[in-house]
Amino acid sequence: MALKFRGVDFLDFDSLLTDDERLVRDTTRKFIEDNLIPIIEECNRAGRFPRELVKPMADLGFFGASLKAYGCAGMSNVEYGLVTQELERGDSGLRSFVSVQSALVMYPIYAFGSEEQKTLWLPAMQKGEKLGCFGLTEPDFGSNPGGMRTRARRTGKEYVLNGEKMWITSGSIADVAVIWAKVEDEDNTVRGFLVETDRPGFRAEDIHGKWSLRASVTSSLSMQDVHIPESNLLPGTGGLKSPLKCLNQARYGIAWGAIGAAMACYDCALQYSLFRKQFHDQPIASRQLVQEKLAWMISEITKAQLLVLQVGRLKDKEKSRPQHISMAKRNNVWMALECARMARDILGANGVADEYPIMRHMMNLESVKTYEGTHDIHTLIIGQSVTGIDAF
Ligand code: TGC
Ligand code: FAD
Repeated sequence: MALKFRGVDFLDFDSLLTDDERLVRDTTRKFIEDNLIPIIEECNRAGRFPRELVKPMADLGFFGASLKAYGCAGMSNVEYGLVTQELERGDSGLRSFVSVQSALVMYPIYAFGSEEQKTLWLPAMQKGEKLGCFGLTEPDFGSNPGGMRTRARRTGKEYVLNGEKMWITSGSIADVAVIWAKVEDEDNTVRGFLVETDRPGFRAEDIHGKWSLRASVTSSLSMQDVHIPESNLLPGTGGLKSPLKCLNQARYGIAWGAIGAAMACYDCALQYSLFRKQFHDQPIASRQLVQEKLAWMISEITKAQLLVLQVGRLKDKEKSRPQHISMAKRNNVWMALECARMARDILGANGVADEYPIMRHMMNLESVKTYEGTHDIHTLIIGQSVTGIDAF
């Protein structure tokens, strides 16, 4: 039975939002309801990215939404967060695509690029005419990207890149890859490069057999003597802090997005529990053990909303710290995964079927818990912040 999402707001969260913020949220919600919900289960089964949604999403200003120029929408951080919440209410894979395009490709071009790079890429990426990917993780370096082996060597007016990147969202559909590499002639400093994906020596291959984020493209990248002009270096990059600054943007969007997935699972379980009858012809919602699960979910969703709203308000005032974002990402993704597991339980056997969205969200959230810094890495980031001691 198809259950229509009704929104989740226990503590009058809406009253904390401006009219513009609510408008952005409702517009995105309608877009997802009309365009993604009818096709997402088919995409998930087939392992298909719904590429047909790229142009409509561009038209709504989703790409580079919080950037202030080059045709971008100039949304506040809270507005952008509400967009990612609604996208992930649909599917984490679609939110992932938007996060990568916006926070991990357009943002570094905007923050670290030359004027020529910005003019060349940002308007085309905002319109969805060009797609991007972000290559930081390698087969042997995930949580510890500082160990990366990818190298850039300077020869005359070019750089030559060699290395492997792994688990790269949108890798094989990207026109441009932001590649992080150590520059041999600069004491192995990490720097970012724009690599057009049709350059000789660049290869992207999809990773198959994923039980998570099936509606998102994930690839491995290989670079063998890829020559790029020196003008493809992102001039403002220097050191590991450059890619980590991009991750702050993306992790922030995930912290909102996870609430969307949790809301979808909670609302589905609530509606189901009210019509599903067991024992004495009574709905399962009338049972204390079921109510305990629903009460846990709505309490945690509400706390997560308040947490990420405060981080967003601080970010809008340029007062958020990376550790604030770590707390929101860590808490909200964990909370969403717990909600998905409880919601699945409430649906009994129906919970494992893709007639309902819960199992898909649960499987997606397993990746979300790992990427952009695992749950435990964010624990250590918070631990370092409060103790001053690095325990990585
Ligand atoms: P460490 O020595 O601590 O730091 C190196 C330099 O970076 C600075 N820094 C930051 N700057 C800005 N933002 C942050 N969040 C920062 N964290 C650290 C730091 O101050 C230092 O600066 P400086 O001036 O002293 O050089 O570095 P470390 O090697 O000990 O590692 C720290 C650690 C573990 C926190 C970091 O490496 C980390 O976050 N690891 C997790 C890796 C990760 O998140 N990878 C994500 C890959 S992209 C992805 O998953 C995309 S999924 C896409 C989708 O949504 O589909
Ligand atoms: P590892 O680093 O090997 O960690 C394995 C386990 O060890 C984890 O539980 C971890 O918490 C734990 N661990 C590691 N170090 C410590 C420590 N010091 N103390 C305690 N525990 C520790 N990367 C990109 O660059 N671009 C992308 O677009 C991208 N997209 C992705 C899409 C998907 C679907 C997935 C699954 C991943 C993607 N990633 C991407 C990669 C992602 O960022 C990494 O998977 C993540 O950073 C973790 O690295 P790892 O998988 O190598 O795990």
